[in-house]
Amino acid sequence: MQSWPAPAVPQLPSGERPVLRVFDSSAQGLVDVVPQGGTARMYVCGITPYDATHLGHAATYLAFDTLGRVWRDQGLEVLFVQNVTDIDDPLLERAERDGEDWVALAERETDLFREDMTALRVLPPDHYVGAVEAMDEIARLVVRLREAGAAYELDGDVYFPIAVAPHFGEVSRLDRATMTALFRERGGDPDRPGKKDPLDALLWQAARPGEPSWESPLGTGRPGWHVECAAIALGRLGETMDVQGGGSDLLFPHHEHSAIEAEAATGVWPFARAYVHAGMVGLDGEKMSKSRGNLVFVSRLRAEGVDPAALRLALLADHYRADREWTQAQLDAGTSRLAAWRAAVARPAGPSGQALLAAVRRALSADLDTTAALAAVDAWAAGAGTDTAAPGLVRDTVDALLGVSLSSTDR
Ligand code: 5CA
Ligand code: ZN
Repeated sequence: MQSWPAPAVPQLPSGERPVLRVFDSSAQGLVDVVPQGGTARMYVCGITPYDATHLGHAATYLAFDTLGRVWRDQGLEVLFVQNVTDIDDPLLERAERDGEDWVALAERETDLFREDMTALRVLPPDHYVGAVEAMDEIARLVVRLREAGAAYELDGDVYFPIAVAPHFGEVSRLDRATMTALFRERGGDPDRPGKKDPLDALLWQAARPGEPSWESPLGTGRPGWHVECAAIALGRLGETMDVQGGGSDLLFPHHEHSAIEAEAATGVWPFARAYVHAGMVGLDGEKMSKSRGNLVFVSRLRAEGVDPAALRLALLADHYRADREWTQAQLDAGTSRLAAWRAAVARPAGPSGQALLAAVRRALSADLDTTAALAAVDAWAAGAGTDTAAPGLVRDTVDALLGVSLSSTDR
């Protein structure tokens, strides 16, 4: 699939760059992220395009954009892959509800997502891959699992038996009761009779009347959700990656299953050296979700004239792992912060730019602490000083590491 255009990223001067530490759900604590061989590999789960990008999605993609920016600043190449779940039950259900063609719906919402990501200056993935275009690859992975004895059939459908996975449970670290509840809530079928284990997940679903399906050695059908991400990641990042990312609602079963399915095919563990999860953004006390209908869309705010840079600052003001509520006050704070920063870099001089750069690098390397990074820039903007190079350096720092352009020409 087409990705979206990349914004320019200014090169920052060298200087101390602390080792990046992030919270790894599997380790249940902070881990050092030290990519090997000069290339950092990251997979971030993409959208299911049946509705527009809401602020929860945006916050999650901004968290991983920040991570990618820190890596780039460390001089690493970043190999970044993202999928689009352009065939799945929720998409078909929405298309059916609205009497719309599911392909047209997915294309329209994916286009809108690209526009939103472009407006927010999110760096695009190197490979942006739809499930439909990866259909053969996904089917091949299921065949490989079957050949490895890591698949069984149930009435024409194909399941992954968790019994073959020595590391099952090591991504989410949840107890069985919690797993079962989440599995049921998030697209799984723990109660289907005939499964070897209630938590076994679908690898391939045989064609259902009236639903789209694809020919494959497994019969005509379509893939399960977890194997989609396992296949797309394995095909482009290799057997392991540095970071697999997504919102915390993907911790189980999605990331647990993607990882054990990949391992069953490759024999390599871990699938990701760190599993990083962003908190959920809610509105009025509830997780923002398409099914709840309590959504604030990026595109709607843009249409209302909200500066995407202000929105970006509003979303980066809280720590990415915190579950949080969206309020108008946050957007207002982002708007005034942006104005203050733009005024501050327009001054002929200010406090030390090098010190500010070091402070932002320090903050972001400590589990992407954007709250502290923003506070450091606030302090710089509020202070006075004689460093004439500072306004330019601060502008570059904010652009390269926080993805916000303070230049009047770029707006
Ligand atoms: N296509 C799958 C992943 S393979 C999917 O979960 N799509 S999604 O459109 O539902 O979500 C896209 C991304 O946004 C996921 O990383 C998800 O965890 C994240 N996300 C969804 N809702 C929220 C929310 N309310 N707050 C923060 N992140 C969210
Ligand atoms: Zn995924």
